[in-house]
Amino acid sequence: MHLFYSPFHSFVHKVLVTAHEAGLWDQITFVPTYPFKNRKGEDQGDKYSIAEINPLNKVPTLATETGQVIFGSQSIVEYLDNRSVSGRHLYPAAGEKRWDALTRLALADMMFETTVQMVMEGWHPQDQQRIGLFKWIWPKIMRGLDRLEKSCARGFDGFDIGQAAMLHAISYMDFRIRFYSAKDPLYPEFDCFGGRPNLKTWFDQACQRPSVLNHHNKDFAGDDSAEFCQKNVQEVLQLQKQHGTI
Ligand SMILES: N[C@@H](CCC(=O)N[C@@H](CS)C(=O)NCC(=O)O)C(=O)O
Repeated sequence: MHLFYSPFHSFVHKVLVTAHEAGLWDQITFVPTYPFKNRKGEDQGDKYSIAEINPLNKVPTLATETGQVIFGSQSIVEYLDNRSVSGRHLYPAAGEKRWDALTRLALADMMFETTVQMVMEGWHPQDQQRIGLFKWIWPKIMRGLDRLEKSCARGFDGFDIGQAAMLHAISYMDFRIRFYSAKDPLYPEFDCFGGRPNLKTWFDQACQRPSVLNHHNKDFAGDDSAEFCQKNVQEVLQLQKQHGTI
């Protein structure tokens, strides 16, 4: 399999966590893809475009051994979990626990995506930033964190896909300040753990899972050139021709 993704390991990637939990790590070729900026913060233009295989040109994007392309991180994690060879699964059986895990997955993913929106808004000069966007997003994130604090206080019955997404969203909040030096017009000193002790305890414990330690805060060591990315896009297109997939 080929996984096109942003190799910023200073936050936790739910797709990487799921791949590792499923025992599929060694079956994946990791293809660094920078839709915006590389690890040095340099704009990348279209050099890393994967539009030939994903019309949305977004990461993460997974291609299977037959060249079937799966995108939307929620589709990817479900696919990987289905192929689990470790015996571990992150999706509880149908019932309350499953709906709870899926709801936390949706909540955390939306918190992540809206945080990305704020980061991107912050790339505009300060006098051109839309303050309304921040005012619209922040209450959702605050209430979302409060809801997750309650979930953590109640505790979990094992590690699930909702928690993988929570790790992703929460760790990104810190990353946006450290990497992008995002200066938030409303909450410049925001600490998502402030007043949320259960969330903090859960986060610190979950970060000790091998599936997190495996990549978190470890620099990506392989090839992250645009040439490597494009070579792998071509490999996927070749697989599609070979297998008649789209
Ligand atoms: N809903 C998508 C969101 C993916 C997404 O927005 N990825 C961003 C990077 S964080 C991206 O590739 N953006 C490039 C673009 O929109 O052109 C998912 O969960 O996979």
